[in-house]
Amino acid sequence: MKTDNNDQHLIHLLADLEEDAVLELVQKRIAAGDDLMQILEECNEGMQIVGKRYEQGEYYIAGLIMSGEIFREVVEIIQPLLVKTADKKSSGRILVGTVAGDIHDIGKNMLGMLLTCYGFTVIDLGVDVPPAEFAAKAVENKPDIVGLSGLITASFEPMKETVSMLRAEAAKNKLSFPILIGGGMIDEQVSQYVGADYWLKDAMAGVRLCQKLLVKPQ
Ligand code: B12
Repeated sequence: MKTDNNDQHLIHLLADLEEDAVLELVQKRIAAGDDLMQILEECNEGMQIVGKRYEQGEYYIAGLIMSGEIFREVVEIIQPLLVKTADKKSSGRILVGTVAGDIHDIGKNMLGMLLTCYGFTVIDLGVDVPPAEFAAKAVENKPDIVGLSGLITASFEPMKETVSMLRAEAAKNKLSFPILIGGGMIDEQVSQYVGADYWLKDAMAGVRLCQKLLVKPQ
């Protein structure tokens, strides 16, 4: 029942903020047995178009908020189904949060949701998390991996501070965890500047990396 036309249809319905139609099509696609990750990825593509329309002045903040709400509703439908089907073999504790000065959380929530679906325990510190709080929570929870999210240019400096505090506290408390960063504007240059171990452009790549990093020798 899935066709390319159908894929484009979902992307554009989300981009056009057609809430009811998006949810109806998502339910139909699930009933038809479509791949759940594919459905999420198409919705993510729709979100990218919303971002572009905002940049071009076609949408205002209300449009951004609406798109976030639709995406959250789609996730609510899909998450329980993904939890049932995901491979639960991988496990580990992942501490995530959006760094100080930044309140964007849709991408971080998507990462957290996917990690949970794939059997990881996620400790989510929320948004606008000060570096000292990140470091204290790392000491308290002893995560296997830490993931920082940042969507705005102004979040790079706090991200750098967070990485450096995390490393200092880890050394003091004999902890060891790789630090991943992600978000729309993150690239190799930003990663080097903030001193992260890895940077990723999308949440699913983050899940795959966590699985790879936590493979225990047999
Ligand atoms: C929705 C949105 C908002 C919503 C946020 C709602 C929410 N609850 O998050 C609202 C309306 C609140 C908002 C506010 C603002 N926003 Co805004 N927003 C966006 C928008 C359109 C989409 C972001 C989004 O959710 N995308 C969908 C998700 C799924 O994608 P994502 O976050 O990139 O995450 C994916 C990956 O990056 C990755 N990922 C993310 N984090 C991590 C972490 C790890 C460890 C890993 C592995 C992966 C990973 O996984 C996700 C899925 O693959 C972007 C434009 C864009 N195209 O990105 C602008 C954008 C980020 N916003 C922008 C701006 C400027 C603002 C404001 C300053 C606007 C204002 N004047 O007030 C404020 C910020 C206030 C603050 N202090 O944070 C700019 C930033 C530009 C810059 N250079 O700094 C952008 C780029 C728009 C633009 N071009 O102007 N925004």
